[in-house]
Parts: sequence; C-alpha cells; structure tokens
Amino acid sequence: MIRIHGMADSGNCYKPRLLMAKLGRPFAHVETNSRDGSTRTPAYLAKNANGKVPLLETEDGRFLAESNAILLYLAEGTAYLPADPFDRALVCQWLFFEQYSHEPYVAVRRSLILYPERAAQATPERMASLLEAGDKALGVMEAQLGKTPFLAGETLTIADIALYAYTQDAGVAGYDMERYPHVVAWLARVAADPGHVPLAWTPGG
Ligand SMILES: N[C@@H](CCC(=O)N[C@@H](CS)C(=O)NCC(=O)O)C(=O)O
Repeated sequence: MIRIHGMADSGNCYKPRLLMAKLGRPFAHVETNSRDGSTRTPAYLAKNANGKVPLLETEDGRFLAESNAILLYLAEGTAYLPADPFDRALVCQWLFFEQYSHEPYVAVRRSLILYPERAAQATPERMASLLEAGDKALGVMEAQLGKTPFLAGETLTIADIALYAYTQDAGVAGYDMERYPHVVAWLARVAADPGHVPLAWTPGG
C-alpha cells in the first residue's frame, strides 16, 4: 500500500490526502511532524534530503517529494489530470503558480499566525508584505474563477486540489475573503465535490 509521510495540519500534506480520498484509494499515513524535528532525522533525510513533508512512498519502496509532483503522479490516468497536452500543461501552470505565487505567501502567513514558535518571525513588515503578495495571488484566482468554474476549465483537476489546500484557510491567514466572491464560490464547489475530506484530520481518524 502507498504510504504518505506527512503532518496532519499541513496544507501541502493535505493535497495528496484529498486526492486519495476523491479517488477512493486507501493509503497508510505516516505522521511526520516538521515541528518536532521528525523531518530532520538522518533516517528521514535519507528518504528526502530536502527534509520536508509530504513524501510519498510507493509500494515498491521509491520516494517522491513535492506535493504537486505527488499529485501529478497519483492523478495519472484519472479524471483529475487531462491527457490532452495543452489541457495538462494548463493544469501544470496552476501547480507552478501555486508553488511560486501563492503558497510562499498564503501558507507562510498562515503558519506565522498558527504556530507559536514562529511568532517572532511575524514582524509587521513581513506580515504586510505577505498580505500584499497573497492578495495578488488571490486576485489572479478570482479573475480566472470569474470565467470558469474550476481553475483549469470546466472540471475539477489537481490544479483545484493544489490551490484549495491553503486557499481554504486564507481567512485564517488574515486575507479578507469578501474581496474574492468567485474564489469563495469555488471553495464551496470543491468542498461539495464527491469524496471531499476536510484538512482537519487525525491519523487513523
Ligand atoms: N514545496 C514543498 C513544500 C513542503 C513544505 O514546505 N512542507 C513543510 C510542511 S507544510 C515542511 O516540511 N517544513 C519543514 C521544513 O521546512 O523544515 C511541497 O509542496 O511539498
């Protein structure tokens, strides 16, 4: 059985978990908490030299890091990843956007608010700068979702799963979601899609 090393309250770790739930595929969760040093042990670094979660472990013992690479691997041959080259590249466009223009701001701002050990890093200047950059990303999503029901077009793909993970907590991260009605409507559409599971999740739960 596939194993996913990750921490329960991480959005990046939520992405493959949400896809597996939608696919109805069982997997084993291996709780690996980056906040207690579990991703810095020699044993873990031998599996992922970058020391981050999530980390997928295949049935035959290979390891794959980076949440969106994991989504691409797991979605192959399913409705969540188009076969057409352009449509597939469009999904990748949003996966790369998530990693470069959204996650570094929305996810980081969320972690600075939620995790007490990071509070000292939450200077007013940093929080303002994260707010501005995250708002820009949410504005890009708002523009697209005013045109199509899902980010890469008419159907839900891994682009939506990747961007749902932290956007659904953007309010917690301090973003004013009233500015983004199309994003809010899309969040509800994704949550209503069959097989949905929330981020709050406990191993074995
Ligand atoms: N680009 C990576 C980011 C993964 C990431 O930053 N994971 C966090 C938890 S959400 C982590 O493991 N942090 C530990 C660390 O950076 O030391 C991905 O999408 O998988």
